[in-house]
Amino acid sequence: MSETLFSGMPTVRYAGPDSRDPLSYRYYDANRIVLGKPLGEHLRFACAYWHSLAMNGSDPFGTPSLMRPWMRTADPMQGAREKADAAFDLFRVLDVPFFTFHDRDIAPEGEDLRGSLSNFHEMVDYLGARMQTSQTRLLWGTANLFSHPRFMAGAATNPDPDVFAYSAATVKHCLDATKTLGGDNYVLWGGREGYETLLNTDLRRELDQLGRFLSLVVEYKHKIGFAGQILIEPKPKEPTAHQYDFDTATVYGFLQRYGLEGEVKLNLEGNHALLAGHSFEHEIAMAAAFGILGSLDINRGDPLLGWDTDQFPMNLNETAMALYHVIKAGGLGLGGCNFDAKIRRQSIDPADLVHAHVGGMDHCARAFLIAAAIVEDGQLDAALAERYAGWTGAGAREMLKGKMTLEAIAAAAEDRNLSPQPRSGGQERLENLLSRFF
Ligand code: XLS
Ligand code: NI
Ligand code: NI
Repeated sequence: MSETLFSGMPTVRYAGPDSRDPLSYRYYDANRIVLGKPLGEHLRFACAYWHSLAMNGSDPFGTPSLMRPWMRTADPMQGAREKADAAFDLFRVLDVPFFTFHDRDIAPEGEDLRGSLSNFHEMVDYLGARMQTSQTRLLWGTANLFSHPRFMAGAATNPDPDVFAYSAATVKHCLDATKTLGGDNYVLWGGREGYETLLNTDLRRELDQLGRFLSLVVEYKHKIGFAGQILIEPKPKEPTAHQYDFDTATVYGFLQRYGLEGEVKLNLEGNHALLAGHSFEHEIAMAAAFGILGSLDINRGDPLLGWDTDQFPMNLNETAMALYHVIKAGGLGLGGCNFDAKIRRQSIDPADLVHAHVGGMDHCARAFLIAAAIVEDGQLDAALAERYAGWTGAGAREMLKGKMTLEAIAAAAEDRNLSPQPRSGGQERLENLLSRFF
Protein backbone atom coordinates (compact mmCIF):
# COMPACT_ATOMS: atom_id res chain seq x y z
CA MET A 1 0.00 0.00 0.00
CA SER A 2 1.28 3.45 -0.95
CA GLU A 3 1.80 6.32 1.50
CA THR A 4 -1.53 7.88 2.38
CA LEU A 5 -2.74 11.07 4.04
CA PHE A 6 -3.10 9.11 7.26
CA SER A 7 0.12 7.05 7.21
CA GLY A 8 1.75 9.04 9.97
CA MET A 9 -1.17 8.69 12.36
CA PRO A 10 -1.28 6.02 15.05
CA THR A 11 -4.43 4.03 15.75
CA VAL A 12 -6.72 5.86 18.17
CA ARG A 13 -7.16 3.90 21.42
CA TYR A 14 -9.41 3.95 24.43
CA ALA A 15 -7.74 5.89 27.23
CA GLY A 16 -10.57 6.51 29.71
CA PRO A 17 -12.69 9.56 30.61
CA ASP A 18 -9.76 11.43 32.16
CA SER A 19 -7.62 11.33 29.02
CA ARG A 20 -6.55 14.75 27.76
CA ASP A 21 -5.33 13.38 24.44
CA PRO A 22 -7.82 14.67 21.82
CA LEU A 23 -7.06 11.63 19.67
CA SER A 24 -8.05 9.01 22.21
CA TYR A 25 -11.41 7.48 22.99
CA ARG A 26 -12.67 8.50 26.41
CA TYR A 27 -15.91 6.49 26.37
CA TYR A 28 -15.65 4.18 23.37
CA ASP A 29 -14.15 1.07 24.93
CA ALA A 30 -15.28 -1.43 22.30
CA ASN A 31 -14.72 -4.43 24.59
CA ARG A 32 -16.51 -3.09 27.64
CA ILE A 33 -19.51 -5.28 28.48
CA VAL A 34 -22.71 -3.26 28.64
CA LEU A 35 -26.14 -4.87 28.92
CA GLY A 36 -24.55 -8.27 28.40
CA LYS A 37 -22.40 -7.64 25.34
CA PRO A 38 -19.43 -5.59 24.16
CA LEU A 39 -20.14 -1.91 23.53
CA GLY A 40 -18.64 -2.22 20.04
CA GLU A 41 -21.21 -4.88 19.13
CA HIS A 42 -24.10 -2.69 20.23
CA LEU A 43 -22.94 0.29 18.21
CA ARG A 44 -21.32 -1.24 15.12
CA PHE A 45 -19.88 2.06 13.90
CA ALA A 46 -19.33 2.63 10.21
CA CYS A 47 -17.36 5.24 8.28
CA ALA A 48 -19.13 6.53 5.14
CA TYR A 49 -16.93 6.49 2.05
CA TRP A 50 -18.78 9.32 0.31
CA HIS A 51 -18.44 11.99 2.98
CA SER A 52 -15.00 10.98 4.16
CA LEU A 53 -13.20 10.08 0.94
CA ALA A 54 -15.22 11.40 -1.99
CA MET A 55 -16.56 14.75 -0.74
CA ASN A 56 -14.46 17.73 -1.83
CA GLY A 57 -16.00 20.56 0.17
CA SER A 58 -17.76 22.27 -2.72
CA ASP A 59 -21.14 23.87 -2.05
CA PRO A 60 -23.61 25.82 -4.21
CA PHE A 61 -21.52 28.96 -3.63
CA GLY A 62 -18.00 27.65 -3.77
CA THR A 63 -15.53 25.38 -5.49
CA PRO A 64 -13.82 22.44 -3.73
CA SER A 65 -11.95 23.30 -0.57
CA LEU A 66 -10.65 19.79 0.16
CA MET A 67 -8.53 18.66 -2.76
CA ARG A 68 -7.31 15.27 -1.60
CA PRO A 69 -4.32 13.78 -3.43
CA TRP A 70 -6.43 11.09 -5.13
CA MET A 71 -8.69 13.76 -6.60
CA ARG A 72 -5.73 15.17 -8.53
CA THR A 73 -4.61 11.86 -10.05
CA ALA A 74 -5.01 12.00 -13.83
CA ASP A 75 -6.15 8.38 -14.34
CA PRO A 76 -9.50 8.02 -12.53
CA MET A 77 -9.00 4.30 -11.82
CA GLN A 78 -5.58 4.98 -10.32
CA GLY A 79 -7.23 7.75 -8.27
CA ALA A 80 -9.86 5.24 -7.09
CA ARG A 81 -7.13 2.86 -5.92
CA GLU A 82 -5.32 5.64 -4.04
CA LYS A 83 -8.62 6.66 -2.51
CA ALA A 84 -9.24 3.06 -1.37
CA ASP A 85 -5.74 2.90 0.16
CA ALA A 86 -6.46 6.13 2.04
CA ALA A 87 -9.87 4.79 3.10
CA PHE A 88 -8.46 1.64 4.66
CA ASP A 89 -5.69 3.61 6.31
CA LEU A 90 -8.29 5.94 7.81
CA PHE A 91 -10.25 2.91 9.05
CA ARG A 92 -7.03 1.65 10.66
CA VAL A 93 -6.47 4.98 12.43
CA LEU A 94 -10.05 5.05 13.72
CA ASP A 95 -10.18 1.31 14.48
CA VAL A 96 -13.71 1.49 13.08
CA PRO A 97 -15.42 -1.90 12.63
CA PHE A 98 -17.43 -1.11 9.47
CA PHE A 99 -17.64 1.08 6.38
CA THR A 100 -20.36 1.91 3.84
CA PHE A 101 -20.18 2.95 0.18
CA HIS A 102 -22.04 3.85 -3.02
CA ASP A 103 -20.85 2.33 -6.30
CA ARG A 104 -19.79 5.77 -7.51
CA ASP A 105 -17.74 6.50 -4.36
CA ILE A 106 -15.38 3.62 -4.97
CA ALA A 107 -15.21 3.60 -8.79
CA PRO A 108 -15.47 6.27 -11.47
CA GLU A 109 -18.25 6.36 -14.06
CA GLY A 110 -17.21 4.63 -17.29
CA GLU A 111 -18.01 5.57 -20.88
CA ASP A 112 -21.24 3.57 -20.85
CA LEU A 113 -23.10 1.08 -18.63
CA ARG A 114 -20.66 -1.74 -19.40
CA GLY A 115 -17.70 0.52 -18.74
CA SER A 116 -19.14 1.70 -15.41
CA LEU A 117 -19.88 -1.86 -14.29
CA SER A 118 -16.40 -2.99 -15.24
CA ASN A 119 -14.78 -0.14 -13.29
CA PHE A 120 -17.01 -0.97 -10.37
CA HIS A 121 -16.17 -4.68 -10.25
CA GLU A 122 -12.48 -3.96 -10.63
CA MET A 123 -12.66 -1.71 -7.56
CA VAL A 124 -14.82 -4.19 -5.64
CA ASP A 125 -12.00 -6.71 -6.13
CA TYR A 126 -9.51 -4.09 -4.96
CA LEU A 127 -11.57 -3.38 -1.83
CA GLY A 128 -11.91 -7.13 -1.26
CA ALA A 129 -8.12 -7.43 -1.27
CA ARG A 130 -7.78 -4.49 1.15
CA MET A 131 -10.32 -6.13 3.45
CA GLN A 132 -8.11 -9.22 3.70
CA THR A 133 -5.63 -7.28 5.81
CA SER A 134 -8.12 -5.04 7.59
CA GLN A 135 -10.41 -5.46 10.61
CA THR A 136 -13.01 -3.24 8.95
CA ARG A 137 -16.03 -4.99 7.42
CA LEU A 138 -18.83 -3.79 5.18
CA LEU A 139 -22.00 -2.61 6.97
CA TRP A 140 -23.81 -1.82 3.74
CA GLY A 141 -23.48 -1.06 0.10
CA THR A 142 -25.73 1.12 -2.02
CA ALA A 143 -26.00 2.58 -5.52
CA ASN A 144 -25.78 6.24 -6.37
CA LEU A 145 -28.89 6.65 -8.52
CA PHE A 146 -29.09 10.42 -8.13
CA SER A 147 -25.87 12.28 -9.06
CA HIS A 148 -25.64 11.71 -12.82
CA PRO A 149 -28.03 13.81 -14.96
CA ARG A 150 -29.60 10.61 -16.34
CA PHE A 151 -31.28 10.30 -12.93
CA MET A 152 -32.54 13.88 -12.76
CA ALA A 153 -36.17 12.74 -13.09
CA GLY A 154 -35.64 9.79 -10.77
CA ALA A 155 -34.28 6.25 -11.10
CA ALA A 156 -37.08 3.71 -10.57
CA THR A 157 -39.68 6.48 -10.89
CA ASN A 158 -38.25 7.93 -14.11
CA PRO A 159 -40.68 8.52 -16.99
CA ASP A 160 -38.09 6.83 -19.24
CA PRO A 161 -38.15 3.01 -18.92
CA ASP A 162 -34.51 2.85 -20.01
CA VAL A 163 -33.53 4.69 -16.83
CA PHE A 164 -35.55 2.14 -14.82
CA ALA A 165 -33.64 -0.65 -16.58
CA TYR A 166 -30.28 1.12 -16.16
CA SER A 167 -31.01 1.52 -12.46
CA ALA A 168 -32.06 -2.12 -12.14
CA ALA A 169 -28.77 -3.23 -13.71
CA THR A 170 -26.82 -0.96 -11.38
CA VAL A 171 -28.59 -2.20 -8.25
CA LYS A 172 -28.20 -5.83 -9.34
CA HIS A 173 -24.43 -5.41 -9.58
CA CYS A 174 -24.26 -3.42 -6.34
CA LEU A 175 -26.16 -6.12 -4.50
CA ASP A 176 -23.83 -8.76 -5.98
CA ALA A 177 -20.83 -6.74 -4.79
CA THR A 178 -22.32 -6.18 -1.34
CA LYS A 179 -22.78 -9.94 -1.00
CA THR A 180 -19.25 -10.66 -2.28
CA LEU A 181 -17.75 -8.23 0.23
CA GLY A 182 -19.76 -9.78 3.09
CA GLY A 183 -22.03 -6.77 3.67
CA ASP A 184 -24.72 -7.08 6.33
CA ASN A 185 -27.24 -4.81 4.61
CA TYR A 186 -28.13 -3.23 1.29
CA VAL A 187 -29.55 0.31 1.43
CA LEU A 188 -31.84 2.10 -1.01
CA TRP A 189 -32.11 5.80 -0.47
CA GLY A 190 -34.55 7.16 -3.04
CA GLY A 191 -32.32 10.05 -4.04
CA ARG A 192 -34.51 11.56 -6.72
CA GLU A 193 -37.54 9.33 -6.25
CA GLY A 194 -39.97 12.18 -5.79
CA TYR A 195 -41.20 15.12 -7.79
CA GLU A 196 -40.96 18.86 -8.19
CA THR A 197 -44.36 19.60 -9.75
CA LEU A 198 -47.54 17.64 -10.43
CA LEU A 199 -47.76 19.43 -13.78
CA ASN A 200 -45.35 16.87 -15.21
CA THR A 201 -45.81 13.97 -12.79
CA ASP A 202 -48.05 10.87 -12.89
CA LEU A 203 -47.95 10.13 -9.19
CA ARG A 204 -49.76 6.82 -9.25
CA ARG A 205 -47.57 5.45 -12.03
CA GLU A 206 -44.36 6.51 -10.31
CA LEU A 207 -45.37 4.86 -7.03
CA ASP A 208 -46.16 1.61 -8.86
CA GLN A 209 -42.76 1.77 -10.59
CA LEU A 210 -41.07 2.23 -7.22
CA GLY A 211 -43.06 -0.62 -5.69
CA ARG A 212 -42.16 -2.94 -8.54
CA PHE A 213 -38.48 -1.94 -8.41
CA LEU A 214 -38.31 -2.75 -4.73
CA SER A 215 -40.04 -6.11 -5.28
CA LEU A 216 -37.46 -6.94 -7.96
CA VAL A 217 -34.62 -6.17 -5.54
CA VAL A 218 -36.18 -8.37 -2.85
CA GLU A 219 -36.74 -11.25 -5.32
CA TYR A 220 -33.13 -11.02 -6.43
CA LYS A 221 -31.83 -10.89 -2.88
CA HIS A 222 -33.51 -14.24 -2.22
CA LYS A 223 -32.36 -15.66 -5.54
CA ILE A 224 -28.67 -15.05 -4.79
CA GLY A 225 -29.04 -15.96 -1.12
CA PHE A 226 -27.97 -12.59 0.24
CA ALA A 227 -28.39 -13.06 3.99
CA GLY A 228 -28.36 -9.36 4.82
CA GLN A 229 -31.23 -6.92 5.22
CA ILE A 230 -32.72 -4.71 2.52
CA LEU A 231 -33.19 -1.22 3.95
CA ILE A 232 -35.01 1.86 2.73
CA GLU A 233 -33.73 5.20 3.97
CA PRO A 234 -36.58 7.69 4.42
CA LYS A 235 -36.06 11.38 3.69
CA PRO A 236 -38.82 13.97 3.30
CA LYS A 237 -37.26 16.53 0.97
CA GLU A 238 -34.03 17.41 -0.78
CA PRO A 239 -33.23 16.95 -3.56
CA THR A 240 -36.87 16.83 -4.70
CA ALA A 241 -39.59 18.93 -3.09
CA HIS A 242 -41.75 15.86 -2.42
CA GLN A 243 -39.78 12.68 -1.73
CA TYR A 244 -41.86 9.48 -1.84
CA ASP A 245 -40.03 7.92 1.13
CA PHE A 246 -41.00 10.80 3.41
CA ASP A 247 -40.63 9.21 6.85
CA THR A 248 -41.05 5.95 8.75
CA ALA A 249 -44.84 6.00 8.74
CA THR A 250 -45.03 6.83 5.02
CA VAL A 251 -42.56 4.10 4.08
CA TYR A 252 -44.40 1.55 6.21
CA GLY A 253 -47.62 2.34 4.36
CA PHE A 254 -45.77 2.02 1.06
CA LEU A 255 -44.28 -1.34 2.04
CA GLN A 256 -47.72 -2.63 3.04
CA ARG A 257 -49.26 -1.50 -0.20
CA TYR A 258 -46.71 -3.50 -2.19
CA GLY A 259 -46.68 -6.46 0.23
CA LEU A 260 -43.08 -5.89 1.32
CA GLU A 261 -43.48 -5.07 5.01
CA GLY A 262 -41.97 -8.40 6.03
CA GLU A 263 -39.02 -8.04 3.64
CA VAL A 264 -37.70 -4.52 3.99
CA LYS A 265 -36.60 -2.55 7.03
CA LEU A 266 -35.44 1.03 7.49
CA ASN A 267 -32.15 2.86 7.68
CA LEU A 268 -33.06 5.94 9.71
CA GLU A 269 -31.07 9.17 9.63
CA GLY A 270 -31.09 11.85 12.34
CA ASN A 271 -31.00 14.79 9.94
CA HIS A 272 -33.78 13.30 7.80
CA ALA A 273 -35.98 12.92 10.88
CA LEU A 274 -35.47 16.60 11.63
CA LEU A 275 -36.35 17.59 8.06
CA ALA A 276 -39.57 15.55 8.36
CA GLY A 277 -40.55 17.57 11.43
CA HIS A 278 -39.81 14.63 13.75
CA SER A 279 -37.11 13.78 16.24
CA PHE A 280 -34.64 10.94 15.67
CA GLU A 281 -36.11 9.09 18.65
CA HIS A 282 -39.60 9.40 17.20
CA GLU A 283 -38.53 7.79 13.93
CA ILE A 284 -36.70 5.01 15.76
CA ALA A 285 -39.58 4.32 18.15
CA MET A 286 -42.05 4.36 15.25
CA ALA A 287 -39.96 1.90 13.22
CA ALA A 288 -39.60 -0.32 16.27
CA ALA A 289 -43.38 -0.25 16.76
CA PHE A 290 -43.83 -1.48 13.17
CA GLY A 291 -41.00 -4.02 13.55
CA ILE A 292 -38.93 -2.45 10.77
CA LEU A 293 -35.99 -0.85 12.60
CA GLY A 294 -32.90 -1.79 10.59
CA SER A 295 -29.94 0.55 10.93
CA LEU A 296 -29.00 4.16 11.68
CA ASP A 297 -27.31 6.96 9.76
CA ILE A 298 -26.27 8.62 12.96
CA ASN A 299 -25.79 12.31 12.24
CA ARG A 300 -27.37 15.60 13.21
CA GLY A 301 -28.89 18.53 11.36
CA ASP A 302 -28.91 22.20 12.21
CA PRO A 303 -32.38 23.13 13.51
CA LEU A 304 -31.79 26.64 12.18
CA LEU A 305 -31.33 25.40 8.61
CA GLY A 306 -33.78 23.55 6.41
CA TRP A 307 -31.41 21.18 4.67
CA ASP A 308 -29.34 18.05 5.23
CA THR A 309 -26.18 19.45 6.84
CA ASP A 310 -25.04 15.92 7.81
CA GLN A 311 -23.05 16.97 10.86
CA PHE A 312 -21.43 14.53 13.24
CA PRO A 313 -23.75 13.82 16.20
CA MET A 314 -22.95 15.97 19.23
CA ASN A 315 -26.24 16.53 21.06
CA LEU A 316 -26.05 14.19 24.03
CA ASN A 317 -29.71 14.28 24.97
CA GLU A 318 -30.83 13.63 21.39
CA THR A 319 -28.40 10.75 20.82
CA ALA A 320 -28.96 9.14 24.21
CA MET A 321 -32.73 9.08 23.73
CA ALA A 322 -32.36 7.77 20.19
CA LEU A 323 -30.14 4.95 21.48
CA TYR A 324 -32.50 4.38 24.42
CA HIS A 325 -35.22 3.50 21.92
CA VAL A 326 -32.77 1.30 20.01
CA ILE A 327 -32.08 -0.64 23.21
CA LYS A 328 -35.80 -0.88 23.99
CA ALA A 329 -36.34 -2.27 20.49
CA GLY A 330 -33.83 -5.05 21.15
CA GLY A 331 -30.81 -3.44 19.47
CA LEU A 332 -29.71 -2.93 15.90
CA GLY A 333 -29.09 -6.56 14.96
CA LEU A 334 -27.38 -6.58 11.57
CA GLY A 335 -27.60 -2.79 11.42
CA GLY A 336 -25.19 -0.33 12.94
CA CYS A 337 -24.40 3.34 13.47
CA ASN A 338 -23.17 4.75 10.18
CA PHE A 339 -21.61 8.20 10.23
CA ASP A 340 -23.43 9.65 7.26
CA ALA A 341 -21.72 12.83 8.40
CA LYS A 342 -19.27 15.22 6.85
CA ILE A 343 -16.72 17.68 8.08
CA ARG A 344 -17.40 21.36 7.41
CA ARG A 345 -16.03 23.08 4.34
CA GLN A 346 -13.40 24.88 6.40
CA SER A 347 -12.11 21.68 8.04
CA ILE A 348 -9.40 21.15 5.46
CA ASP A 349 -6.76 19.27 7.46
CA PRO A 350 -6.72 15.47 7.11
CA ALA A 351 -6.66 15.37 10.92
CA ASP A 352 -10.07 17.10 10.97
CA LEU A 353 -11.54 13.93 9.49
CA VAL A 354 -10.04 11.89 12.30
CA HIS A 355 -11.17 14.31 15.01
CA ALA A 356 -14.70 14.26 13.57
CA HIS A 357 -15.00 10.47 13.74
CA VAL A 358 -13.27 10.12 17.10
CA GLY A 359 -15.65 12.72 18.50
CA GLY A 360 -18.66 11.06 16.90
CA MET A 361 -17.77 7.59 18.14
CA ASP A 362 -17.00 8.82 21.61
CA HIS A 363 -20.17 10.86 21.72
CA CYS A 364 -22.31 7.89 20.70
CA ALA A 365 -20.55 5.60 23.16
CA ARG A 366 -21.17 8.07 25.97
CA ALA A 367 -24.80 8.44 24.90
CA PHE A 368 -25.19 4.67 24.79
CA LEU A 369 -23.82 4.31 28.33
CA ILE A 370 -26.35 6.90 29.50
CA ALA A 371 -29.17 5.09 27.67
CA ALA A 372 -28.08 1.76 29.14
CA ALA A 373 -28.05 3.29 32.64
CA ILE A 374 -31.62 4.54 32.15
CA VAL A 375 -32.68 1.06 31.07
CA GLU A 376 -30.89 -0.61 33.99
CA ASP A 377 -32.35 1.86 36.45
CA GLY A 378 -35.84 0.86 35.31
CA GLN A 379 -37.74 3.82 36.78
CA LEU A 380 -38.77 5.16 33.39
CA ASP A 381 -40.02 1.74 32.37
CA ALA A 382 -41.87 1.35 35.63
CA ALA A 383 -43.57 4.73 35.17
CA LEU A 384 -44.67 3.71 31.68
CA ALA A 385 -46.00 0.36 32.88
CA GLU A 386 -47.85 2.13 35.66
CA ARG A 387 -49.45 4.56 33.21
CA TYR A 388 -50.96 1.74 31.15
CA ALA A 389 -51.62 -0.59 34.09
CA GLY A 390 -55.37 -0.32 33.58
CA TRP A 391 -54.98 -2.32 30.39
CA THR A 392 -53.72 -5.37 32.26
CA GLY A 393 -57.21 -5.97 33.66
CA ALA A 394 -59.32 -8.71 32.04
CA GLY A 395 -62.21 -6.39 31.19
CA ALA A 396 -59.94 -3.90 29.49
CA ARG A 397 -58.16 -6.58 27.49
CA GLU A 398 -61.47 -8.02 26.26
CA MET A 399 -62.15 -4.72 24.43
CA LEU A 400 -59.06 -5.17 22.26
CA LYS A 401 -59.47 -8.84 21.47
CA GLY A 402 -61.81 -8.20 18.58
CA LYS A 403 -64.70 -10.10 20.07
CA MET A 404 -66.55 -7.31 21.84
CA THR A 405 -68.67 -5.13 19.59
CA LEU A 406 -69.10 -1.40 19.97
CA GLU A 407 -72.57 -2.06 21.38
CA ALA A 408 -71.25 -4.51 23.94
CA ILE A 409 -68.58 -2.05 25.08
CA ALA A 410 -71.21 0.68 25.29
CA ALA A 411 -73.56 -1.53 27.30
CA ALA A 412 -70.78 -2.46 29.75
CA ALA A 413 -69.76 1.20 30.12
CA GLU A 414 -73.37 2.22 30.78
CA ASP A 415 -73.82 -0.68 33.16
CA ARG A 416 -70.87 0.50 35.23
CA ASN A 417 -71.98 4.11 34.78
CA LEU A 418 -68.33 5.04 34.09
CA SER A 419 -66.86 8.33 35.14
CA PRO A 420 -63.14 8.19 34.30
CA GLN A 421 -61.05 10.73 36.21
CA PRO A 422 -58.16 12.60 34.50
CA ARG A 423 -54.68 11.56 35.68
CA SER A 424 -51.43 13.49 35.45
CA GLY A 425 -49.06 12.58 32.62
CA GLY A 426 -46.20 13.58 34.94
CA GLN A 427 -43.97 14.88 32.16
CA GLU A 428 -41.87 17.21 34.33
CA ARG A 429 -41.32 14.51 36.94
CA LEU A 430 -40.07 12.18 34.18
CA GLU A 431 -37.87 14.88 32.66
CA ASN A 432 -36.32 15.47 36.08
CA LEU A 433 -35.76 11.75 36.44
CA LEU A 434 -33.98 11.66 33.08
CA SER A 435 -31.79 14.66 33.81
CA ARG A 436 -30.13 12.71 36.65
CA PHE A 437 -28.45 10.52 34.05
CA PHE A 438 -26.80 13.30 32.09
C1 XLS B 1 -28.70 11.55 1.59
C2 XLS B 1 -28.63 10.23 2.15
C3 XLS B 1 -27.54 9.36 1.55
C4 XLS B 1 -27.79 7.92 1.88
C5 XLS B 1 -27.07 6.96 1.00
O1 XLS B 1 -29.28 12.46 2.15
O2 XLS B 1 -28.46 10.33 3.53
O3 XLS B 1 -26.29 9.77 1.99
O4 XLS B 1 -27.47 7.65 3.20
O5 XLS B 1 -27.39 7.11 -0.33
NI1 NI C 1 -28.86 12.39 4.40
NI1 NI D 1 -28.04 8.78 4.86
